Amino acid sequence: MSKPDQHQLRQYLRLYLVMGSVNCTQPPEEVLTSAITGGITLFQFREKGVGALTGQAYYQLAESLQQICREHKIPFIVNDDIELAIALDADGIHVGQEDIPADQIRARLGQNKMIGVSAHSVAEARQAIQDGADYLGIGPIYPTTSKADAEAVQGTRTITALKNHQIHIPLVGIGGIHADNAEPILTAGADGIAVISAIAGQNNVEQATERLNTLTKHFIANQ
Ligand code: TZP
Ligand code: MG
Repeated sequence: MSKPDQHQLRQYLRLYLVMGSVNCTQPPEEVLTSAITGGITLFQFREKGVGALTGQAYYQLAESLQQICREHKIPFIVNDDIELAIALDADGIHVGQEDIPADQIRARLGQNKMIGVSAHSVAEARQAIQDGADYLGIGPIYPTTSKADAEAVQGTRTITALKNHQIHIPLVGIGGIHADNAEPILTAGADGIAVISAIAGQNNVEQATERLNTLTKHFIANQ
């Protein structure tokens, strides 16, 4: 898949599933397949936390989730691991402030891959954009139990601040987002929502995804 233009990237960010095996109560391949049926628009492989797979099992899970994404034309993004992203020819990578800067990633991955960067302030956003980020992840918007080292909860204030500073790069909110609290994030100007537990942690993954799909689609259609 070639790199989307900015308009297409905003559409991909609408309903972004971030997930690894530790986030799933059912086999990850089943969770991802149900989430795709329910309407996710982008996927990030994030195999982190207590009990995360390593070595061969890590690589094989990444490969099998990427295959499912390919079959359904959902872009496959790798969290942090540039070597994995290169080995799999992933569609992109997402990095945090503590990871390799976007300019160094760009130098290795080339122009044809998406680079997402987590940013928590206008200064971090400006730096990421200067380094060549294609989109920014902003969070945690709400309290989350899915990331042990999450920064302070910020609500929608960073999204609003970025808009007030004329920063118009594609944005996705993350952290504690579910169907009943998603709308303020879109109202503040994000292109979409990124979730772990609101999809991967649900008993009925397809139904939970459909609800978020309908809500985000409806919001964007009525903008
Ligand atoms: N980055 C900021 S919050 C977070 C990440 C990866 C975790 C989001 O998980 P959940 O379950 O949607 O709160
Ligand atoms: Mg990271």
